[in-house]
Amino acid sequence: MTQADTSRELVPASGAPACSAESTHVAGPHAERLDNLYPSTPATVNREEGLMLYRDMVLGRRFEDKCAEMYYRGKMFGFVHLYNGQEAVSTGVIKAMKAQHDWFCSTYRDHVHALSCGVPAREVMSELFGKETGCSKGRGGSMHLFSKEHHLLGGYAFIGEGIPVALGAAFTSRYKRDALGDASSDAVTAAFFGDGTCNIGQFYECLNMAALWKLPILFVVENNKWAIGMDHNRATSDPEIWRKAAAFGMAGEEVDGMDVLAVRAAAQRAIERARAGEGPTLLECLTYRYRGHSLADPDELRAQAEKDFWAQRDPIKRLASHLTDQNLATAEELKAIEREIDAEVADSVDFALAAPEPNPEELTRYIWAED
Ligand SMILES: Cc1ncc(C[n+]2csc(CCOP(=O)(O)OP(=O)(O)O)c2C)c(N)n1
Ligand SMILES: [Mg+2]
Repeated sequence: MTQADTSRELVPASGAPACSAESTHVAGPHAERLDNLYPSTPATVNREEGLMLYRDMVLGRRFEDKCAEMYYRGKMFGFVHLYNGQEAVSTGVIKAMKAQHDWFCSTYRDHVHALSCGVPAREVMSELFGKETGCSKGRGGSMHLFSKEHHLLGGYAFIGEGIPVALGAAFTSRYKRDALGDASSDAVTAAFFGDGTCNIGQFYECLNMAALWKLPILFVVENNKWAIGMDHNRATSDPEIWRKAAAFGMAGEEVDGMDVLAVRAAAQRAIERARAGEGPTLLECLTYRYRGHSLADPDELRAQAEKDFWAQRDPIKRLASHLTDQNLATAEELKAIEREIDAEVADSVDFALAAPEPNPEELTRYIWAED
């Protein structure tokens, strides 16, 4: 199924999946689905937006690489789940939305979503170090990033926990507009979650309510093929998650989650529908995580051929090639952005290392709202 085939229309009733767990593709059925998406009409971007998207993806990548370094140097504790490889999803969706107006809800793999939302790297790194200057005042850590200012409704350790929270935010937009008469209430909410999470009840319950009430929400599935060590194709009845939208009469779309321009274009279509009162979209982004499930995972399960397939489709390199091929930017300009980002990430570490620990006497502070 191509992107062009699926956009803007309600999905048809699901037939047999286009590929099965018995795929003969060298990198398996997930990779086969990605290959089947092409050829599609490539999305376009102008120089300013292209550089903005590039900057955001590089920030996500370099920040996570620095997290790995800090974790192995003993500066972070507990489980830390990195986002390397999936940057096009965070950047493509969040940068298509309105900062500090629309709402975002994440998972335990939340650092890069927070950065795309505009939470300063200093605040994210401080939170990972458990410092008072962290966006959750050092009480949350890696899996519990939160920012009222940047409309980040949280990272959540339990899978699927954020979906009903996002649904509530989408309901609030609709309620303010339709019941309270606030015509300016047009905020859209994006809920991010993984393929494995689509096998639990909250996913289905929330899709049902969102469709029933035509809520302005994007259910963004980051299908990276794996739920810890469980292959998606072994764990779900129909691996094409976007097709599940049909059961609820909502729009569904699958997109190349390694192509930030394709993700952005699909997100823009879904946002437009949501703001127009046409209800939710189930957007399945085919992507891959480059590292193990968490930094405690030695990543010994996944086949090398599979890793190689996805590495060749790296979203950052792909956008860099697009920008230089289209004469929208030079390689030197992109290098300069990378240097700026490296300095920003290094600064976030210096800031976090020097920041104070929370006062133990205030351990239970911020459990309840204070204002
Ligand atoms: C309710 C609940 N059950 C089980 C777990 C254990 N768990 C942690 S991550 C995970 C897999 C989730 O996979 P997926 O949704 O694909 O997200 P990904 O890690 O690939 O981003 C599971 C089952 C959990 N955190 N919460
Ligand atoms: Mg997954």
